[in-house]
Amino acid sequence: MELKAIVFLICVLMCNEATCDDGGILQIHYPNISIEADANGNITLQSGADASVYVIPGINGGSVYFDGEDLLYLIKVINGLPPVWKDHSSIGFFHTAFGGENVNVKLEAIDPENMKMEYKVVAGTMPPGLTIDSNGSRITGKVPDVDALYSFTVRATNSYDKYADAVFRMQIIERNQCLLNHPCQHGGVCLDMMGDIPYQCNCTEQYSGMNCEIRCSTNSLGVKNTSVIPEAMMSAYLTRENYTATEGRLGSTAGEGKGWCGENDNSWLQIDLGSLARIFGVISQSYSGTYYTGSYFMSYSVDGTNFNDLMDSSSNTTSKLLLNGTSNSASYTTDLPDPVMARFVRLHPVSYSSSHYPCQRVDLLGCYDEDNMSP
Ligand SMILES: *[C@@H]1O[C@H](CO)[C@@H](O)[C@H](O)[C@H]1NC(C)=O
Ligand SMILES: *[C@@H]1O[C@H](CO)[C@@H](O)[C@H](O)[C@H]1NC(C)=O
Ligand SMILES: *[C@@H]1O[C@H](CO)[C@@H](O)[C@H](O)[C@H]1NC(C)=O
Ligand SMILES: *[C@@H]1O[C@H](CO)[C@@H](O)[C@H](O)[C@H]1NC(C)=O
Ligand SMILES: *[C@@H]1O[C@H](CO)[C@@H](O)[C@H](O)[C@H]1NC(C)=O
Ligand SMILES: *[C@@H]1O[C@H](CO)[C@@H](O)[C@H](O)[C@H]1NC(C)=O
Ligand SMILES: *[C@@H]1O[C@H](CO)[C@@H](O)[C@H](O)[C@H]1NC(C)=O
Ligand SMILES: CC(=O)N[C@H]1CO[C@H](CO)[C@@H](O)[C@@H]1O
Repeated sequence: MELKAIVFLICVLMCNEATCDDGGILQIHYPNISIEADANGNITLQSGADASVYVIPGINGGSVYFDGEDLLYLIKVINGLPPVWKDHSSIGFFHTAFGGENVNVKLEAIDPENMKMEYKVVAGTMPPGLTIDSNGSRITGKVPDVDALYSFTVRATNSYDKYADAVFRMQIIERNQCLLNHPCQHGGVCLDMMGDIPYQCNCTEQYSGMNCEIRCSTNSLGVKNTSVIPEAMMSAYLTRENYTATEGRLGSTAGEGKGWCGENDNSWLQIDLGSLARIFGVISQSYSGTYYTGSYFMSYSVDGTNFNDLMDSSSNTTSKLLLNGTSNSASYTTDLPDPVMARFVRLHPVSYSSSHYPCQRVDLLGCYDEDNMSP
């Protein structure tokens, strides 16, 4: 049945004051009720005098929708109350932290309907390093070591989009990490810093590390570790057969033998440390009781091109300093009289078994320059 036919039927049934316009406009005016459908699509439902209009869903749990939204839900939203911040004083929430401290501040807005709350910063800035937890109930993180006052507004929003704001102020007090912890060991001079690195130690030449805790004279520069000094950084001149430079690492048992071997006393083993280091000594090991280096001298370079020989400063003659090797497979440490600054080191065998070849395995002792925080 077409709409016009229904309208006509209603008109016939109710036809007291109903007018059924041919222009497609429905107007029913029955005493105390008026239904109007305008040409523009508006529909008006009106009861007369002080009577009421009821919209009643099915008795088995139907709903009434307003623009697609359940009317009962809309009523809840309209009547819903915004969250309330707990312990919220008139000046807002105040927190004091020392530089470098871990902060853990609970966000406590309470929702009258116990709904899940979402927090976000809507004004100002939080101290760098702090965030609102992913599950959103705390401000956590490590504050920078600065003197500063931060002010920001956190909005608590419930799932009906009702919200309440709270102003947070965070006073951060810079700490002199040097006076607080005296972190620099072995005579290192402490410099208090601001920001991510709270202090720096200016270590004496003999020490290195964040707190000058590394004693250079006993610290391996990592020749024995292929992650620190990869194969390409081990090289040699006049190598004997397959006893290659990369086998010249302390403790090496790889390849043909246990160690690098040179052809003669013109041979050398070169180590590229990758960056500048202060070198304090050499640890050596033989290949075997017959394949060893009894003594050697050292040359060193910062650029890999210009090498200086390590000289014997105790004598007036200008001679190279002879360092002792070992014919033993146990490691043997030779300290340099004074540390040298270099990136490239060459070890030149001098004495070895005359019927054999000079072989050895080595590590260098010292500190990488970058380990020392001093500029
Ligand atoms: C009817 O609808 C038009 C737009 O189509 C609107 O401008 C007008 O205000 C509505 N009239 C009433 C009484 O709601
Ligand atoms: C909230 O997140 C933090 C870390 O971001 C976690 O430690 C904590 O257990 C979480 N709490 C809940 C209730 O998921
Ligand atoms: C570190 O100490 C050395 C020697 O005492 C000094 O020359 C240098 O200026 C110091 N560096 C800094 C950053 O204070
Ligand atoms: C080798 O060096 C790497 C990188 O520095 C380090 O992680 C590893 O522990 C070292 N291995 C040994 C045996 O020292
Ligand atoms: C060098 O090593 C290769 C491959 O392992 C081997 O074939 C060759 O015989 C070795 N040469 C000598 C002189 O040991
Ligand atoms: C070095 O020479 C000076 C003067 O020429 C002399 O007094 C000194 O004894 C010499 N030292 C050595 C270790 O030969
Ligand atoms: C090398 O060994 C000899 C003999 O044991 C010793 O006299 C000399 O001082 C040693 N040289 C160095 C630099 O240690
Ligand atoms: C405007 C109109 O029609 N009003 C009527 C509403 O109904 C009462 C009785 O229920 C009548 O008295 C009114 O005249």
